Amino acid sequence: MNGADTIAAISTPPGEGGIGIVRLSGPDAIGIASRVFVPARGKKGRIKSRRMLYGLIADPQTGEEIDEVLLTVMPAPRTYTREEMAEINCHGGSVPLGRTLELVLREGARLALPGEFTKRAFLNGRMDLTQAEAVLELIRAKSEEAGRAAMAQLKGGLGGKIKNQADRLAGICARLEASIDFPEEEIETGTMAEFLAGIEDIRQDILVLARTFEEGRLLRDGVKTAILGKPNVGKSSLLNALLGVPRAIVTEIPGTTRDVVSEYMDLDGHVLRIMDTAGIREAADITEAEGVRRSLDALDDADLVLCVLDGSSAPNEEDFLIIERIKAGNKRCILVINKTDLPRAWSVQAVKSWPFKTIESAPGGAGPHPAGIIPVSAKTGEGMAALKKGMIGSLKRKGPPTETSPTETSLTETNPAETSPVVTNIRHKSALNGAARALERAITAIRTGMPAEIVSMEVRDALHELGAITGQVGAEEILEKIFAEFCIGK
Ligand SMILES: Nc1nc2c(ncn2[C@@H]2O[C@H](COP(=O)(O)OP(=O)(O)OP(=O)(O)O)[C@@H](O)[C@H]2O)c(=O)[nH]1
Ligand SMILES: [Mg+2]
Repeated sequence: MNGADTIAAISTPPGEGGIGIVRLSGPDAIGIASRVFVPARGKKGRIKSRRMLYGLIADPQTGEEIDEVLLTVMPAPRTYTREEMAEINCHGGSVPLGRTLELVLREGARLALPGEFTKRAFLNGRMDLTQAEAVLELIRAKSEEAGRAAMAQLKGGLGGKIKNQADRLAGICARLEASIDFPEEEIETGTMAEFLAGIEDIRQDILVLARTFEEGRLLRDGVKTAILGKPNVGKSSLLNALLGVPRAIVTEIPGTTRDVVSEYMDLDGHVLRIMDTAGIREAADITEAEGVRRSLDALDDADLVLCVLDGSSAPNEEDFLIIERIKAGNKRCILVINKTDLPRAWSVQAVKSWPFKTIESAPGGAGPHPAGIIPVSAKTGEGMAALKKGMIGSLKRKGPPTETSPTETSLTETNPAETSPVVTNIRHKSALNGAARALERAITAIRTGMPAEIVSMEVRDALHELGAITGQVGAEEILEKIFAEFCIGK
């Protein structure tokens, strides 16, 4: 068992709440708990495990009663950390929690480092590293979809898949190395071809997994959605209408928004990071110029663009220039014609003849408006439901906005019953790519008739990369970095 000492922390967030939990893990967790806990019934010091016991926390030196609590003790090894654990449900305030923590520290516990409970769970073999990381992703999930992906990883879906590939590869490696150790059993050409096919197959599977990262990134960080358009078309009003709160400043003066205003929003289980930007035009001053520059950065960064036009005044060069830029960036785009509550100055049918192709067919494209064009009024809310529907449709559509962009992917419709593992973590992605590169080198080595030693060296490199993902091989620095991101008490 790892961790000879007993750690303690407040596991609930700071602030006031109904309850707050002080958690202990380690060889003396139950001992410490029983020294500070006075059961309402029965004798002090005798605690039944895996029952919630009602009682008081009292200072064993002075007898002062600190809080009224529920205590649970769990003997090793069937616990989160696989060590002895105790959880004290205090009242959720800084004084009862702080004083209870102080008391258990005085009784011999040490304050836990961030993520140390989960780190112990990993070190004690309860979970692999991908599962430990999934705990953090679940805590941080900003949408149901992100939560689902984290849960799939937490249950070991990703780690299992990677271990599976590593096992296949280790099998090949063992056979390769047997031939090095026993040169008289020279590898037949047929066997080498078999290794080649096996390695190629594994490399393909690893690449497929690595490619799910883009999808995973969208799940975890949200789909970056930029609201773009010339000044005064109603971009900030649109952001506010989408969020349902007046987040951005709206005035009738063109050039109001100077900086990118970004907010998270949950759209049907997908998390979106919506960015309201400064209106794009020839800037009047340096502040505005910087704002415009940031708008263009937001465009570069965006997964989805809402290009806003004013339906009450005819579009001009400024609008066309922005559309050209969106087109050049090859971005998914929905054209939003705002201010439908005012008299129309131009027909949306005219858009059909405009020179851009990025605007894709939105669901309902067969309706009264050309595909991908959604008229709304940010002021009255008219059309907002259709816009949200169009945005969801655009997220769910697979593949690039045009055939020419091989890099773009989109969120796929996930069936919770059969969620296949998705790579959401950049560390995993770069290790998978590292493994694929090593296998590529192994393949070249076989094809060019290199000795088995060289091939096995590359295969071992790939195995090392895969092992680092699940934590089967790994340096202490990697672990430290990963667990430092956790909150204290998890
Ligand atoms: N009638 C009507 N007015 C709107 C609508 N949306 C926005 N406006 C008005 O248009 C003006 C500009 O709105 P903003 O939301 O500040 O426009 P913006 O595109 O963010 O402007 P900049 O930040 O300057 O680029 C304000 O006076 C809004 O009240 C709408 O749907 N209908
Ligand atoms: Mg604005």
